Amino acid sequence: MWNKLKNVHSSNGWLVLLLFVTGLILFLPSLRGVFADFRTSFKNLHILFGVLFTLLFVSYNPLMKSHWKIIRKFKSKQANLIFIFSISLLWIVSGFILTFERAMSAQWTQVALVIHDLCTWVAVPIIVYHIVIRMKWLRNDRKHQLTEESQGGSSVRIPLSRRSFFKYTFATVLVLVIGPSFYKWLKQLTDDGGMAYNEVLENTKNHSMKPLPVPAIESNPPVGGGLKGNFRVYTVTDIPYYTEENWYFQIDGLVENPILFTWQDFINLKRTVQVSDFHCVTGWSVYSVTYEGILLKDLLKMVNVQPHAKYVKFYSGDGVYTDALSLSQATMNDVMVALFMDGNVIPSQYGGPVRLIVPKMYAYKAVKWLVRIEVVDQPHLGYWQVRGYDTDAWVKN
Ligand SMILES: Nc1nc2c(c(=O)[nH]1)N[C@H]1C(S)=C(S)[C@@H](COP(=O)(O)O)O[C@H]1N2
Ligand SMILES: [Mo]
Repeated sequence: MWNKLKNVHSSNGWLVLLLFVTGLILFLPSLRGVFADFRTSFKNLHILFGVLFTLLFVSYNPLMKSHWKIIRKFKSKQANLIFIFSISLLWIVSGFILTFERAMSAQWTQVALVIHDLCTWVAVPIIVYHIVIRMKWLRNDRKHQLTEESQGGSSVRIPLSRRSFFKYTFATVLVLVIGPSFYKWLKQLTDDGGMAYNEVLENTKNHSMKPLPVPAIESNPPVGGGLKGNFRVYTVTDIPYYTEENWYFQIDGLVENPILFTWQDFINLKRTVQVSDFHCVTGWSVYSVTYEGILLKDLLKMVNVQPHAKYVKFYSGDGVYTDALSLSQATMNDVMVALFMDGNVIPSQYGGPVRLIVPKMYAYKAVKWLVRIEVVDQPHLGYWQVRGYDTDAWVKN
């Protein structure tokens, strides 16, 4: 019995480590570019480890009764077990939902992602603490102290053993190291008034485009009432910065009149305002964003698409990121080349001065720093599609 439990414990330890490493690679925005080619593999590995974790969890359940008996005299161990059991269950269920994200509604994956992240924020520090506290040299110290005491030689009792001193110090250090990022994450979670967005606006190194276009009345204040949620800033390159001098916008390919816009030309185009939601396929969403920009179908009308054209390809000014839509997708009523977000010129992090918005599809279609649209007759696989993302990016409702 004891051996079985020991085996479960050590397999569990290794699996959690593997899950943590692969999960961290998937989570950290700064690693998106570096590990782009392996992202889908890491995701599959993460899912595989998750399945093994689930199997282990299931195989532990019949052992649980006897485990409970063994620890029945220790209240803290029981509390511990209940805690680990609940976290594991939440991890598994939310992970399961995220595995099938494409088949789930955006609301479900949003909730699942929050739970998955929260479990990780809470459990990982506790696991690290657990590992360090159980290390051999600390245990030896305790034994040493116990034998000394049992020999009755402790006329002077050391008030704080090396072990408990270390325990408290280590716990404090852990809280100090992880606390601030956890607090930031929590704050973003509870803050749905676009507060974080305002912070970005203040702290960002933005493009310096002159003249600055004036937003429409519906845009400022935003008719959508202000975005709800938080964007995670994603980029696979460094952020490209623009001035009106190095910025251009080109529409070419299978069109009768290719155009090259300057900034001044571009901000003179007729814009519309729309309120739409934004969904990343990894599970997070931002709701009720008020966008102002030029409808893609209006831009395509201007250049006169040739009859044999079938697709529209989008190029980011980062020189790497591309995506594409079929002509019928591209001419949907809400596909927009956006200039304003909630009444502000789109900040650099979020793909300004101009980014694409395809509200009915996952945001990997929403090319940031959009500078070129090419009309073509062949399908094109975008940056993430080449790396394993689904060509079908429609969001389930
Ligand atoms: N140029 C460029 N555009 C991009 C990406 C990128 O890495 N580079 N990431 C895409 C993905 S996967 C998402 S979810 C959104 C994220 O937009 P945000 O950074 O404004 O939150 O941008 C999309 N457009
Ligand atoms: Mo995404």
